[in-house]
Amino acid sequence: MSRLIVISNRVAAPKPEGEGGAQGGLAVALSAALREYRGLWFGWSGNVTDQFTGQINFQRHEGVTSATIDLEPQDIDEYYNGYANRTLWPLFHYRIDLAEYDRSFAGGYERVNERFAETVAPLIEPDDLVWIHDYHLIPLAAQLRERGLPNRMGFFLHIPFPPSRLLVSLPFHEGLVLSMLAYDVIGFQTEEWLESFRHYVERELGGRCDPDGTVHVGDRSVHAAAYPIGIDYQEFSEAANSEGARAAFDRLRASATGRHTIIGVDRLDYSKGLEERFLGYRRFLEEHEECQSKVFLLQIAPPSRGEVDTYEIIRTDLDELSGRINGEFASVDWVPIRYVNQGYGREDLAGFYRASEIALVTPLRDGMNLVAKEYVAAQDPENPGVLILSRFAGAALQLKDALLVNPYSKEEISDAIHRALQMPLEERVRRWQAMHECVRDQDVVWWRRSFVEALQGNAADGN
Ligand code: ADQ
Repeated sequence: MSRLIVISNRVAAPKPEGEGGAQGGLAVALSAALREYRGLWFGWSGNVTDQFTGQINFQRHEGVTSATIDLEPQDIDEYYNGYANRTLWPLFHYRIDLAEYDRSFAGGYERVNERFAETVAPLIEPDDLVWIHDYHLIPLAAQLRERGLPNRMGFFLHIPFPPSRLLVSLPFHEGLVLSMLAYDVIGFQTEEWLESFRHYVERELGGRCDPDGTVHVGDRSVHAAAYPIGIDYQEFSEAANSEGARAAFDRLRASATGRHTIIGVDRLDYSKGLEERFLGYRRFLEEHEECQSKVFLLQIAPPSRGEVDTYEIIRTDLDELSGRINGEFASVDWVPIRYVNQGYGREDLAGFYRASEIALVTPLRDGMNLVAKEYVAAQDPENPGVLILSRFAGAALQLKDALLVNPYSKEEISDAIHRALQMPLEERVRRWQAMHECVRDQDVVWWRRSFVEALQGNAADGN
């Protein structure tokens, strides 16, 4: 059996419970795949060294071998904080207003991809399957091919793929997309992002897309399909039934003192639509005075990517906005928004989700969004809560029984909260059952099996 080589920007190091959470679902799923297929997980260690040496640090943990390298400060500035997070991340989330095009960023991105290729290539054996993840490493397969690697290589994009009309604003966009043709399989979260890719290939590269998912450009053929990622349903259900989850549930319910909890859990990122969510909730409080003091919004949002200025700005804006709304509406015994800037472990989160009657998951644009699926998985089947979900999250294509909203519209958010509060038990159960079936059956194990099968040459896609 071929080995599997997983390559991603960061390699998930196992974290002890309580320290910002255990491994995420993706890490668990990929680790399981790596145990099944042997192989290794390669990426950046997260450490910085004065000068790049290419020295590899091997570690073995619970049957999974990881191989990591350190990067130098210029790499972090130009590749990670630069091209990946200031150019591609905003552009791929349709925010060309925030995308920065700096030649040094593009140069750093190429350089680090070359460094990855140079260091990982000697570790790859001829019949290994290579699975590369996300926007940090789009040109990596092309770099590996230049070094003569004949292996089957696959790429999975965790974030949206932008429409051609936006993508063409990226200098040298053609080069970036052409480099994707070095893969054998390209996976997107949804049909919508797949469609954008196919449109770009036909329109900008003069390529051809077959109905079976094969994309042809010149003499290259690639299988491109949608493989919607899921949560680790089994692991999450176990977390939801744990003592820790029960304690978190009791703690939140006790502090709610009979009020309804609306929960939001997000990384602090502009793509998550937090400001718009707060404003939608504010509109709800204004329009439904009778509901004031009967609900509160618990927003959990630990900071991310502190080095990029935009994140500093969001943090300041949200602090100010939540303070303003609380100042405007709070009474001696009620605060409308509890805004918590810290991460929680899976058990705590599961307990909080279950104790919340409503979840507000309203990203402006999101590849998939696993919080929506976790909320569904954590509910009490006899008395489930209501998921309010942005129609611009990849998850909306699967979770059609959520209350779907336009996250830019304060009115739609306000109406959805009101409707959720009034929703009869029978309707809540019906909607939840349909979503639960999807979250349970199309979980992360199903996702990685579908992808790895395609990578092995069986072109089954995720749908
Ligand atoms: P993210 O943008 O990070 O992922 P998401 O899918 O919501 O977004 O996953 C976040 C994960 O982090 C969830 O498992 C969630 O529980 C956890 N998390 C978030 N806030 C937390 C907090 N305060 N405390 C503890 N845990 C927290 C990217 C893409 C998504 C895509 C995923 C997977 O942007 O669209 O779904 O990759 O492909």
